[in-house]
Amino acid sequence: MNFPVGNQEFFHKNQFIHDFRQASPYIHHLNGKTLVLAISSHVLVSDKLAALAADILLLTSLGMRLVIIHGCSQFIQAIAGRNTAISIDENPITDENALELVKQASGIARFNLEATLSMIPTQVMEHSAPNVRIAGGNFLRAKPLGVINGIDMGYSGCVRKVDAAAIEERLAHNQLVLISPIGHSLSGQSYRLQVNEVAQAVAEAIRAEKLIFLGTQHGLLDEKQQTISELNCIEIRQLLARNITDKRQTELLQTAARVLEHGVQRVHVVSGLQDGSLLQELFTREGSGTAMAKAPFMRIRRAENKDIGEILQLIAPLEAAGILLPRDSEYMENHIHEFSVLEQDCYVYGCVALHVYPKDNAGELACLIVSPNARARGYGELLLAHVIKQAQQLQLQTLFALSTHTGDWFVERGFTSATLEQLPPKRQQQYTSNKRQSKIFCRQL
Ligand code: 1C4
Repeated sequence: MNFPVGNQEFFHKNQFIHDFRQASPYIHHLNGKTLVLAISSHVLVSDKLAALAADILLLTSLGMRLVIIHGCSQFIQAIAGRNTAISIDENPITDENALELVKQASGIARFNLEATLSMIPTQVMEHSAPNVRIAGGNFLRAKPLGVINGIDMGYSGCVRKVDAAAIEERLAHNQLVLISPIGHSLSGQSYRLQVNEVAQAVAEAIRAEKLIFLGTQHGLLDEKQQTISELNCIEIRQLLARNITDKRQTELLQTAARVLEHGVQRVHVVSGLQDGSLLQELFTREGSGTAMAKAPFMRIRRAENKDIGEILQLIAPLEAAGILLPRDSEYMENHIHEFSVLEQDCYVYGCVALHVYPKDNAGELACLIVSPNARARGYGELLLAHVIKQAQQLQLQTLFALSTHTGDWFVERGFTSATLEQLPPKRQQQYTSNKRQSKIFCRQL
């Protein structure tokens, strides 16, 4: 859409206000939370690293506690020459020479990243530059992979233990923890580790809020090569069972399934090469890559006073259209205990209320709404099922709903038309006085 110059300015200003407001619940939610970032070496060697580092510094200044695990395969390739099959995918065996290369490459990757994170982002005034301290150390105890199918894997190892207490201590002192994919054994031998495995072990050990993979792709891809925006554990297992994803994607799905079962709340796969995609993933509803969670992202819970503002925003256009009854903040404060909300992350996407008429053994399903951008995905039906369950627990015999526009929806879900006389007397009075002539629907419980 083309806006005249004055209008464009107005549009950008409004867009900024909208975006900033949208981001604020996420910023609030992530304050004080621990995020583990696994950064691919493809990102570390790219010219996009400075922009990503600036965004990482922004996250720390917003109170997020960060642990970064860096890859190093591109640095190994650069030192060893393009023709050497040194990446773990191509050659899982690590001999003495390869281990030396891994140490050199890790050192370079680490120093480069430290240097970039020490830069003052151009948008920050020097006197207010965030002074991020980067901590390193022997956080990983490793053990050798040993001999697999008769092949000695040499200095390729796996994580034996993560020193979670030491990492926690650094984070508590506002330090950013930077971990290389190398671990040491009790006998003092170093082993090469896989970045995925290290990220998984660390995220689990410190019970991170999020594990974020920053690589070259925008996210995980479906069969049509489209980015999948959300997955829950059931969908992850279905994707794995269909065996349609490539090796890298399969590994990411397996890692996600595992860490989500072990206390990490979200796993994200985001492009580290697209300017701003990390911020977009963390602070917008749409995100930029793939977000994975244990349970379906939407949940229904009892409403609380803090939800009143969002509920009022959601119902305002439908009140204006005469579809819902008018309800103001005073009404909401007095009746919030009757409401349930449909929530994803920090946002309310729908609501419903159950008014109980105890003397009549009846309940009214009221103020049912699903946000326009979440409709026709079964959430309306979930809210209905939720209210039916609540009513059954209260041993009510009848559930009714009054509607001016949604009669068919209720009929298709087991309600039948009813008459005014079937309503509790108190509701009959309201019905007559508000003159809405709504249709009445009932369902026996
Ligand atoms: N009529 C028939 N079918 C409809 C429909 C309608 N008005 N709206 C959607 N559907 C169909 C869709 O086409 C879709 O069908 P398909 O494609 O699966 O064949 C199906 O329903 C989708 O079902 P779902 O389970 O995915 O439902 P959602 O889209 O998630 O949500 C709502 C369905 C009706 C909740 C949603 O469309 C919505 O929010 N609509 C606007 C608000 C609305 O109409 N709410 C119903 C209120 S009746 C009022 C009050 O204030 O208490 C008034 C009281 C009075 O005195 O008048 C209520 C209860 O709140 N009463």
